[in-house]
Amino acid sequence: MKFEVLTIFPEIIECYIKHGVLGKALNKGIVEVKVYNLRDFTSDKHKKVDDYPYGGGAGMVMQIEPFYNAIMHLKADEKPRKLVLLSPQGRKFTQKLAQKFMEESKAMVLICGRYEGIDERVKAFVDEEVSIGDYVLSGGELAALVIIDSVVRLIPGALGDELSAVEDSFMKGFLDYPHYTRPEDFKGMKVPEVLLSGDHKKIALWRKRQALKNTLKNRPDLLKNLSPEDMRILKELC
Ligand code: 6GU
Repeated sequence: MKFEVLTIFPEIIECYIKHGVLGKALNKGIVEVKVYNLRDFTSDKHKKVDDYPYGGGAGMVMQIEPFYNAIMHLKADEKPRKLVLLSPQGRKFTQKLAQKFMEESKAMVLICGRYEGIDERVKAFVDEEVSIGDYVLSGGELAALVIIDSVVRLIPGALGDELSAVEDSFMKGFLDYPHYTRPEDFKGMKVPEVLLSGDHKKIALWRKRQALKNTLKNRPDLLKNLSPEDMRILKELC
C-alpha cells in the first residue's frame, strides 16, 4: 500500500515512520510512504502557503494553489488513489474506517493543513474529509500519522508473527485485557495466579472477563452489540 502525504512539515512524518512496526513494514516493502513539501508547489518566490482570511478574523488560511499544484502533480501518473483531507470538520476516524481504507485503497493521499484552516475550495479536489477525534490539533500531521499507523497494522504481514492485530483493542469491539511480564512479584504487586496456571481455557476466560470489565468501566458505549456468550459473562460480572 502506498501513502502520499502533503505537508509543510515533512520531517514530522519522515521521523515517525522510521520506527517500530511502520519502519519494519517499510523495510519489508509492504508499505511505501512518500512525503511532499507543499512549499515545493508554490509559485510565489517566498514559498508562501498562507494568506489573510477573506471576511477578516484571527489567523491565516492556507491557500489553494500549493494543494492544487501538488494534487495535479500526483495525479499525472493517472493511477487511482483516495484523497483524504485531514481536518477537525471531517468524518470521525475509527478502527472500522481503518479496516475499510486497508481493504479498499491501494494508494492514499493524506493532505495536512496548518494555521486556522484551509481554503474551502481544496475540498473540491478530495474524496473524503477525515478527523481523528473531537479535539483540535495545530495541524493534520499527527492525524496523518495516526491513519498511516493504524491502517498499516492491518495489512497482512505488517505485524511480525509475535503480534496480531486481531488481539488489539477495538478489533473485537471492546477494550484489551491486562498484560503482565516478569517479575512475577514487583514490590508485592503480584501477577494474577491464573496466568501462571498453564490452563489455557481458564486464561482465555479470565482475559475475556477482564476485557469486558475494562470496557464496562471506561467505554460502556462500546458494549452495544455483544454476543449472547459475552452478554452472559458481562451479567456475571455485574
Ligand atoms: Cl484531522 N486535524 C486537526 N487540525 N485537528 C484535528 C483533526 C485533524 N482530527 C481531530 N482534530
